[in-house]
Amino acid sequence: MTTKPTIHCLGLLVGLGVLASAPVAVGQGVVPVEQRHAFTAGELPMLMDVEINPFDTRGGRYELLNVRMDVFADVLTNLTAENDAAEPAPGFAVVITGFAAARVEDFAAFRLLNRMYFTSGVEASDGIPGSGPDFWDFGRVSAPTHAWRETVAIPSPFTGEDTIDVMVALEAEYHVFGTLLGTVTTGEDLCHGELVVTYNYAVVCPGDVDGDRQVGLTDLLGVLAAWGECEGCDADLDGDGEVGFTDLVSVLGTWGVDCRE
Ligand SMILES: [Ca+2]
Ligand SMILES: [Ca+2]
Ligand SMILES: [Ca+2]
Repeated sequence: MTTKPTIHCLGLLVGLGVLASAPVAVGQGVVPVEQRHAFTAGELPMLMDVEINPFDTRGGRYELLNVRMDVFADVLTNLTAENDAAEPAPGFAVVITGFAAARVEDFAAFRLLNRMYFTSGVEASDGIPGSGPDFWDFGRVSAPTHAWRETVAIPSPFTGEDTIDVMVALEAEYHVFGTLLGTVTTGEDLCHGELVVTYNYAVVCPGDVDGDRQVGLTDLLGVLAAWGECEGCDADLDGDGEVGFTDLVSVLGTWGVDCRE
């Protein structure tokens, strides 16, 4: 078996963008809020810093419980392989190995990439590169992978004022399998995916708008005064970008609660 990693992605980093950042669910238990960052590259190994926002405690009203990082990645290429040995190769295949990873300080998500593309067998080398019964064109192939990790303790790198650099890495190599001698070619490589960072938090004192750790008249007045679209306001208790019925219900539903003990 001959190993011949041949990745020739065209061009360098093509693009990186933030797709969305919004609360996913609402409730008085654990609430997840997601940040999604798409990445695209034309060269492997891919190594890039993706900037994410730290968790917003909203002045101590939200408590971060844990963090989950997911990397969904895919590597696509036009794949061919050829048997260069004098013997036929009935089990001729191509193995794709590599990994996807994301890391912030000592918190990392990591997943090995391991995918196999089989053939129904090829003949002994005919001495003519790029064609013949010893040659296999797999077409456009894909090697998707999903790495993820969830913290169990309070994740200090994710709180604070500064944006956070997540290092995202992606690597793939192609090897022939089932022969002593072979050649792999790849073309028009594309590496792309998405980093998803999820902050799971709890509302420290649900219904408390003014932050005095009690729920009462001032909180009700706070909701009524800020009624309507209101991004990031204290009265937007469920964090959906507007002060409305659900926020009112949250105050009324926790009326008289004292969270100071
Ligand atoms: Ca040939
Ligand atoms: Ca209050
Ligand atoms: Ca709201």
